[in-house]
Amino acid sequence: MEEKKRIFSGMQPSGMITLGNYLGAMKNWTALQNDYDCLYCIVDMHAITVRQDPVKLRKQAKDLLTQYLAVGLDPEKNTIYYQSHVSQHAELGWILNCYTYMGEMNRMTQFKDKAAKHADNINTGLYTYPVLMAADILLYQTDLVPVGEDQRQHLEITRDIAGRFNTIYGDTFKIPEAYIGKVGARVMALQEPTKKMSKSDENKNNTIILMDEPAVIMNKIKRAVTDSEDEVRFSEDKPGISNLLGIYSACTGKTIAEAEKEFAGAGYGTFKTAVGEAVVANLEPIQQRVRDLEKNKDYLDEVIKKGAERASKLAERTLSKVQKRVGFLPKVR
Ligand code: AQP
Repeated sequence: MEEKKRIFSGMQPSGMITLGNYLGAMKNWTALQNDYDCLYCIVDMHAITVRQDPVKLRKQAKDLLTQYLAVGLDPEKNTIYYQSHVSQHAELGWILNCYTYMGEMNRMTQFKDKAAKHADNINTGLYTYPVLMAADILLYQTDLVPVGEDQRQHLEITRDIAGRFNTIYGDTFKIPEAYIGKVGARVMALQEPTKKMSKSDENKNNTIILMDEPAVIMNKIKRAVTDSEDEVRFSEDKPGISNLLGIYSACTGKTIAEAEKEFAGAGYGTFKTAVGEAVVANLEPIQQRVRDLEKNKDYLDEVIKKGAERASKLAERTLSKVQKRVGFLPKVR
């Protein structure tokens, strides 16, 4: 039997998970779990590149695991774990730092964006974030990485670092490729539909949180910024309505054209109600599963433990090879 290709992906527990994270990433992950060998990491080490409140970070990390499971990721089929529980990420990250150039990091647009947003805390972790991400991916001899446009540059640098290391020391890392699958919807902020919906957004009306109550969801969508026309049509000059059409399409499986037809002449009020209902229909069952899972602490602990063990075992194979290649002495056991 042909071996399944390996996929690595992760999410930061840097806030409460949004509809954007769900429709853009998590919902698609569940479709991959039967055909690929998937690792889904909760990248808490990346999250601290921006200042986090430790109490909130712990809660968000806990919630994210429950939500991974509640959306349908099966811990028997996938390796689900916390990055900070697998120390090989940090160890390989350090080694790869020594094979990455300042010039390469200086070109990273996400660093420039985040540094501008957090001008009071431009730490070197934020700067070398892509190297840790390279370690995340390369540790597992990953074949494919599902990436959005904003992560493409990071995958390129991962490939460059891996290629450089392989040239110096011989074949060590698999060179990962971008996974081009069904494109996840890019969900925009409800009040500012030209910027993406983000879990760290301070304006709570910009985001729909996975755990928002149905009435809250309906209300946020009703208040979403649109335009002065009353025509449900996808167009660059109608970012608000286009965003809602994208959400509706991702939640119902209908195409944008089908949705436009469905709401031709209906007006924004009717359309917004339908979008809200479609979102609620997607999120309500997930919320129920979250509530059920939260009651089962022993099960969650078991998932956390098994995930870390499995990831660690895989990661150690690559790390020990790398340590040997760069000239570290083996541990005396
Ligand atoms: N608005 C979005 N639409 C579609 N997909 C999105 N993703 C994030 N926002 C949207 C996808 O979710 C995954 C989460 O990646 P991450 O946790 O590394 O952080 P991010 O991309 O920076 O997400 P946020 O929510 O914007 O977090 P903060 O506010 O902390 O920076 C990725 O697969 C991403 O593409």
